[in-house]
Amino acid sequence: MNIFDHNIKDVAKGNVVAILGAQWGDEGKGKIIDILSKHSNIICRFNGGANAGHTISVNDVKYALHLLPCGVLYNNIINVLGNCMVIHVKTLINEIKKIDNNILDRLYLSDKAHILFDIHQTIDSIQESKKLKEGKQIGTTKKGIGPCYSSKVSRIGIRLGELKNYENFKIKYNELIENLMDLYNITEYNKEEELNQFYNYHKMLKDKIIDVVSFMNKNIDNKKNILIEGANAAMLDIDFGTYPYVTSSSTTIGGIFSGLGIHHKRLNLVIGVVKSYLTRVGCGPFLTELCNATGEYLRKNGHEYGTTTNRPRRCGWLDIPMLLYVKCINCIDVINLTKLDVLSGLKEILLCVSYKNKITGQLLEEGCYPFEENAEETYEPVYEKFEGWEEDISEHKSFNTLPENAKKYVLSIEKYLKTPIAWIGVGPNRKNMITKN
Ligand code: 2SA
Ligand code: GDP
Ligand code: MG
Repeated sequence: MNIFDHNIKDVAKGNVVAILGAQWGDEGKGKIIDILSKHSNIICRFNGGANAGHTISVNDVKYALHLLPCGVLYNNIINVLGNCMVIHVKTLINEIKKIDNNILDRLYLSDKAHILFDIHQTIDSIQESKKLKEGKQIGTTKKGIGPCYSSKVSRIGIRLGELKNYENFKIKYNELIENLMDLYNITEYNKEEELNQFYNYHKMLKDKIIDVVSFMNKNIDNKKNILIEGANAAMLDIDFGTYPYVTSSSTTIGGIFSGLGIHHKRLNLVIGVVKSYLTRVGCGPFLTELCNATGEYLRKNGHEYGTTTNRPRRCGWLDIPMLLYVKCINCIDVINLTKLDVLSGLKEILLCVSYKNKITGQLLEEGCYPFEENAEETYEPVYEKFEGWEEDISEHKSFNTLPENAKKYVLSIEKYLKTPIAWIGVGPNRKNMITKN
């Protein structure tokens, strides 16, 4: 599909479109998802849980979404939570209540998604404290994501489908909690209170829990406009990311197929979301990190603080080798470059175009990324320098009117990635998006 032959409305029409983060998350996926949602019939999450944080600004009102897909802000869209998700039901209900109770009428949950209980959050905190003492902290959101996926792969987890029959659910719940309390030496846990809450959730959700595989495939057959929303991002993928400093789900393209039960031929377009610089929240390697005034400038100007935990995000220069690696995995057709406005006011902008082995002087092969432990001791970024621009660009509506230096920077990214940049974010609001062609 050549998206330059279409306007945004047509991008959605009869298509299955995926939007995936190409870095370490917080690229600004929420905004493009929100813009495209307007023309979609169904919007789906396939991975992760309430660790994700999408911020959408509408007329300067900020909405932070953690479990609900970004389509919920439009009242005619069906929202789906897929089966590779881990769902903390209380968080979901609270999020619904905060925005609009009627969302429940337009929400479906996979019977195969796993339930994330409070005990998973407790275990997350226990594990992080233990790792901190050993100097091996991951810097998780402590939302229980890893422990819930552990229950799933250990085959002791409880799926949402079980909640349809409350009596059976109770038996499985007691088994799981006792098992986990024993494993992690947890001596106190209020099972009764949680079980009572789940009785209410059972009544509220039993008709909303469905077979998402047949739902999705029927709707694709019927040419509905479907938007698939990735949570977190490629470099946090359990397999392809900077392991062990990753989340516990498949955040890349394969996660879509296992998380919604559709196959790859169903997918028409993959939009990769790329921030104009790079951020990471939590621990782990970051070879282009700026631990100086420029990093502070990016954090302040870009409001780089966690949407879920409010933690300051680490900031650095854009990393082309990372994006080429991610492009290979995700088959990115087109890019939404975000937060270009945040770079305004910098005298000089650096772009990491390659990695050089400090010992041999050799450049890393294109498509590869330096994943080895302590990679920063072996590899150094090779930078290309760009002159910055002073002007505030947030009100610009066209690529052509942007400052020449901003255009040069964008065109270079496009050239290195050999992938078209279709949209450029120049501010947090829905309206601050340039369509480039
Ligand atoms: P977890 O909680 O087990 O998934 O954490 C494992 C790693 O994944 C990172 N992670 C994230 N990175 C960026 N953004 C995320 N969402 C929130 C946001 C984060 C926040 O939108 O700002 O508020 O802090 C997110 N979720 C997980 C995490 O930092 C660990 O490195
Ligand atoms: P996500 O997890 O990828 O959805 O991103 P987050 O919501 O965690 O973080 C992105 C933040 O950047 C949000 O506060 C957005 O409102 C904001 N944002 C998105 N696009 C732009 C942009 O082009 N410019 C600016 N200045 N802010 C943006
Ligand atoms: Mg986020």
